[in-house]
Amino acid sequence: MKLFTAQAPNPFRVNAFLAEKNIVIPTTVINIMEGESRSADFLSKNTLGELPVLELDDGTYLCESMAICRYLEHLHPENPLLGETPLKQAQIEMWNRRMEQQIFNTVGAIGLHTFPFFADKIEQVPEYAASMGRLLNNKWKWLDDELDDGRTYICNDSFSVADITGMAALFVSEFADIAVPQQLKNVSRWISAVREHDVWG
Ligand SMILES: N[C@@H](CCC(=O)N[C@@H](CS)C(=O)NCC(=O)O)C(=O)O
Repeated sequence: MKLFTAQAPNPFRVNAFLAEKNIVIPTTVINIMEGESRSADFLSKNTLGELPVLELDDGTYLCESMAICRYLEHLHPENPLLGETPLKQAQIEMWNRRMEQQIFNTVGAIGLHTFPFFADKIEQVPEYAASMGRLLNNKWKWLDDELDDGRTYICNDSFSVADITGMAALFVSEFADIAVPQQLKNVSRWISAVREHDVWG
């Protein structure tokens, strides 16, 4: 088994998942900025030219960060990050999708529409990025209200993949210098809690 990864938010999700579970697998780092992810060799592993990709021993390539995490959780069920009971699994799935759709994708849209790297990949619309910036502040406020019950992590009181997806949003925010509103005390508490996890690479 080999993981193709990169210094980027979706690869970070799998890297953090592995680190939190203390799993070590051989890794190859692909340089996205230098176009390695768009080379013919890499496109033969993932036709979308995106990371992460997990290569299995039989030559199968598994793409999509959450699919890779789910597969790794089955192989290494200790310290479950996707939940053990049907209810816990469903709650973590619910919160992971919320963190992805409400926060991570909103920050990501700002990056997509502003980073020069994406200029030849999509039609960048600066006004859309500005509008996503305003929306993002509302999304963080929504999360702050949700966390007002005092819980430590996004889904109940145990660290899960939903926290990792939120951390990936922080990864983008830091990289792109997009501020997380400081006055949100519950979000700040959550950020302090996840910073304690030694998974930032
Ligand atoms: N839905 C995919 C998204 C993967 C993705 O967008 N990866 C980005 C890095 S965050 C990438 O590899 N981009 C390379 C490129 O655009 O050339 C997942 O969850 O893994």
